[in-house]
Amino acid sequence: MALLFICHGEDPNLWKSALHKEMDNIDIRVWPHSVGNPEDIEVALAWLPPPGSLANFQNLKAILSLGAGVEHILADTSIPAEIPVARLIDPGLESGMTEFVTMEVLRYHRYERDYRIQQDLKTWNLLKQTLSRDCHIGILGLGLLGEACAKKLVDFGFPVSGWSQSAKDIKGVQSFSGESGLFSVLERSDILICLLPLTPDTEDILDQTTLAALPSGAVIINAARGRHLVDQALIQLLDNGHLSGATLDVFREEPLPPEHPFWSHPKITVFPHAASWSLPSSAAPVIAENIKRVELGEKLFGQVDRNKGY
Ligand code: NDP
Ligand code: OXD
Repeated sequence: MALLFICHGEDPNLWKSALHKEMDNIDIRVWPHSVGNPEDIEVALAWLPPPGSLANFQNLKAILSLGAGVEHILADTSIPAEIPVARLIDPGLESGMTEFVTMEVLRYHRYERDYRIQQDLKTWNLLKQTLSRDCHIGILGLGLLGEACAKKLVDFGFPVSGWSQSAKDIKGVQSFSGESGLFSVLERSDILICLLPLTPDTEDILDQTTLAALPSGAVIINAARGRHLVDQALIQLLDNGHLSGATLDVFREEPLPPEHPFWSHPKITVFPHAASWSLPSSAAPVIAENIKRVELGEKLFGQVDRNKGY
């Protein structure tokens, strides 16, 4: 069997050497220059594959996403629906996201941004410290990443609520589901974190109505997908003072175009989709395990439910 590496922006050599450490015999072909005979390809490792590029591999048995998100694969209608798709479940991705979310929550909670502004003005002014137990965190999406972040924030003493499709039992986390549950989370969230997958049900979920339901002065952290957020609604609610800040790691168009108002908005912190990356050293063992499952005809680890879209 041959694996097709079709990953936008990734160095194939790094992935090849990490995968060869796990499976010394694996035949890795790189799209588009060294594909060889398309009939040899049985598994694709994909990140942002150009639409249509996976349609002509007639022996393709599985597609493994190089990231946790799979919307970039599911959106391609040229891929036969019976080909199983797996999202990446990677301990490195989980720890990276936990670090990123914790960093941003603590930055807001401890007024880091305000102190930097004061430093620019050479102002020595102590801002009133508050207790973590008085800062309520809401997390939309309590999957692999949302749950890991929730647990870390509970350890810091923050009250945490989460919203997911099915109810969860996570120590210290209040679990909500459904539309009324969404608003219960929003209404209490001083800091709202989005870690949902992008699906038809979650697209545009952070709009004028939901953002306005947050308490006055709330901040949002979107580390999921740009299409969860209605850009204009965020700008309006920041400008009218209802929201006090936003950390955005993901955007409708990436790279974020230079003319986009997010770049220069004083209340927005922009990251270049850097919250958490799939790194070869931690992801290769998981990918190798899934390749073995394809060989054995077994269900994939992290296999996506196409009906749910994640
Ligand atoms: P999971 O599939 O493990 O978790 C998704 C969570 O969202 C689950 O709790 C699920 O509920 C919930 N959910 C899905 N749809 C709905 C809905 N309609 N209503 C309520 N809850 C819903 O995903 P991960 O945690 O692994 O990843 C989440 C997302 O994070 C990825 O899809 C990706 O977009 C983004 N990401 C961003 C990165 C970055 O660098 N910025 C890096 C990695 C991921 P239930 O548990 O009940 O199924
Ligand atoms: C992912 C991502 O989905 O990096 O893993 O965004």
